[in-house]
Amino acid sequence: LLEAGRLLSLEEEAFQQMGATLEVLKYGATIISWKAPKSGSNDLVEQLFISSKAALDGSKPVRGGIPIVFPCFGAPTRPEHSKLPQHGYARNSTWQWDGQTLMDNDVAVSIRLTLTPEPSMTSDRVVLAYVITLSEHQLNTDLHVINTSSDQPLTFQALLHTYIRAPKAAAHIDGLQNLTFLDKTIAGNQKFRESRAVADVHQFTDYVYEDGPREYTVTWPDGGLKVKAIGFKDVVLWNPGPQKGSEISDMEEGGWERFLCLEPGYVADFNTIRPGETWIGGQTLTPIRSPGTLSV
Ligand code: TA6
Repeated sequence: LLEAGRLLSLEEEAFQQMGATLEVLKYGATIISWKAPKSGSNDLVEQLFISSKAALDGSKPVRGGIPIVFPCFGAPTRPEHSKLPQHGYARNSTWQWDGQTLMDNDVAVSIRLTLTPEPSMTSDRVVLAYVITLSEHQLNTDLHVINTSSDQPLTFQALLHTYIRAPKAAAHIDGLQNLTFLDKTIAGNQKFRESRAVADVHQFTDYVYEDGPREYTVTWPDGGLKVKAIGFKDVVLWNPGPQKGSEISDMEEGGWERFLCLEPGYVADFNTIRPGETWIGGQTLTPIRSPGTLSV
C-alpha cells in the first residue's frame, strides 16, 4: 500500500478497531476516504466525495477528499508565490510519514505527515506537519505551519478543501448568517452580507466568508456533518453547479450533484507568523446521526 503512495495505517486493525476507516495518499497528504459507522448500525458510510475521474497516482491534485491548500488560496498574488500553481504546493507534493500510528487509549488513532518544501518551490523556511486523528465518530485534521527561519516572518494562506459527500439539492448550511463574504461567482471582488439563516448551494456558489463562528452544520435528509474549526477564521462554500462542473476535466458526470465543499481556511487575507513560530489550523468533522434515529 505504501509503494502505491496510498497510506493505510500499517496497524490497519487499529483503524478497524475504531469502527471507522481512513485512506490517505502521501501525495498531498490527501485524505481520499473516511468511512464512519452509520447511526444505529455497523455499516460504514463514506463521508467524503471523490470523483471517479480523480487522479490518485500523484499526477495532479485529487478531485475530492480533503486537499490541503497552502501557502496561497486560488491564483498566487504575492511575488514569493508567483511560481506556484493555483492553491499552492501542499496538495501536489509528496509528504513523508514516519510510519508511526499513535493510539490514544483505544478510542483514537493518529498519524502525522510532514512536508519540507524544496528550495525550488519556495524561498520560505517552512515545515508543514499534518496530524490526522480518527475515532469512531470523528475525524480531526490539524495543519501545523512551522516557521523554521530564525529571522524572517512567514506570510501565507491555508485551507482544508473538504469535499463533503451530500445531495447538493437538499443540503443546508447553518452558521453563515450575517457574515461578510466575497462572491467569486461574479467579477469585481464584490462583498455582500449573508442574510440567510440557512444557506444552500442550489445555484453556482463560490463564497469566501470572513471571520466566521468556526462552527458550521451541514444537514440533508437522513444525514449531516458538524464542522468545527480552530485557527481557520474564514470558510469557503463552493459548488460549481452543472455548467462549471461539466467544464472540470476530472469531475465525474453529474458529480456536482453529490458534494458541497465547506472549507475552513485563513484565506480572506494573509497570515504572518514570527520567526520560529508555529501556527495551527484544524477542523473536527462529526457525522450527524440521522434525525430519525433514537439517540440514547
Ligand atoms: O475553494 C473554491 C475554489 O477556489 C473554486 O474557485 C474552484 O477553483 C475550486 O476551489 C477548485 O479549484 P481546483 O484548483 O481544485 O480546480
